Amino acid sequence: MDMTLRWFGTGYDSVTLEQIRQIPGVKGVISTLYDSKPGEVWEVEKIRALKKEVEDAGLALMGIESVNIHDAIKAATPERDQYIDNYIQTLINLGEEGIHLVCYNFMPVFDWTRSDLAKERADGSTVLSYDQELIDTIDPGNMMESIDEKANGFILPGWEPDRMAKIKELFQMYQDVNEEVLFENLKYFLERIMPTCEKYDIKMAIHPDDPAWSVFGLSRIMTSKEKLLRLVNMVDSPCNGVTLCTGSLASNPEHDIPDIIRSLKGKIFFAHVRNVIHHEAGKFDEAAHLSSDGSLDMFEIMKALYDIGFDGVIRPDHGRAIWGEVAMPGYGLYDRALGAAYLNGLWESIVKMSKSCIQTEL
Ligand code: CS2
Ligand code: MN
Repeated sequence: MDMTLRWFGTGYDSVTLEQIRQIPGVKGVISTLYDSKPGEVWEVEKIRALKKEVEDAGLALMGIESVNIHDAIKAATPERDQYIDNYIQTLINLGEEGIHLVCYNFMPVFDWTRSDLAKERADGSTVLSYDQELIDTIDPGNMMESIDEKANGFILPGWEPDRMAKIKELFQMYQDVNEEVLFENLKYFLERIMPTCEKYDIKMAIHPDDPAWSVFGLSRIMTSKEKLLRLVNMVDSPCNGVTLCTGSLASNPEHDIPDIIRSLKGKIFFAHVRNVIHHEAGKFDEAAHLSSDGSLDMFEIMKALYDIGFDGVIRPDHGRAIWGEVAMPGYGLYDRALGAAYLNGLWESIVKMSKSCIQTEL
């Protein structure tokens, strides 16, 4: 298991590589070319420069999150093949530079959605939170403004201002894209890119939809164990798999995360591990990583990953804003560093306990 932190790049992230390097047990980062627009070909020089910057800081570039997918591919407009060609060229360029993990999502229009980016908790920390009732009062055309207000001046991942400026056109584009059509479009995309992924051994790890249900009437398909299994079985390739994001999947309290992990044995290429607090249906807050702070049993989650032989890249996911830090919501240094240390601690004890059990049995 390789513990990493997500890093958005110099100029986009308040956290530095030097700070990340000092977190015990963190060996690398997951990054992206943050100024690239969905649909663009990523230039080799830029990928190389990113890799060099990370390596010069004593870390490894362990994957990309995300190479975002152009809406023409998700909605299957006549331009989709051109954009898939561009995506393939980006994969070739990444492969040539030794990148073997790409996280992506297939959500129409919006990436993750929240009703509040800085909900204050009793201890003064703030967290991202979701309340369906509040979301229902927002006109999706104004969603960007409401998100922007508490973004601390940062551009949020998946909320590119240029794309959001065309929100009405985007909604029109997806008018007839129901779940079945979206699955078909995803299949078409994967079938076209898999030969390149196999050639360069690039694992494509789809991120579950967050929250795990339809928002603003837009279809969402990566929302449950059954649908994740449908995805992995739909295109048979060693490079077709998932990002196991515990917080996204657990937005639905019915989901049994350790069970989902076990059912996806061999297909989890990347893990995002974080905790949430469930309230009534359609309402949840993010939390510190500790089991005691939220509704998820983080020991059972890490144990399930251990049991299926997970050996991929992992990262703490969104953290709280604490100790006065001003950062991109969810992506400050302090709480994610605490999260990494905690997850490493759980992992060490699981590994050692399993070994001592085997010895006792012998
Ligand atoms: C989010 C997403 O949950 C998360 O990790 O911050 O923005 C995620 O990075 C994308 O959906 C992956 O494409
Ligand atoms: Mn995630």
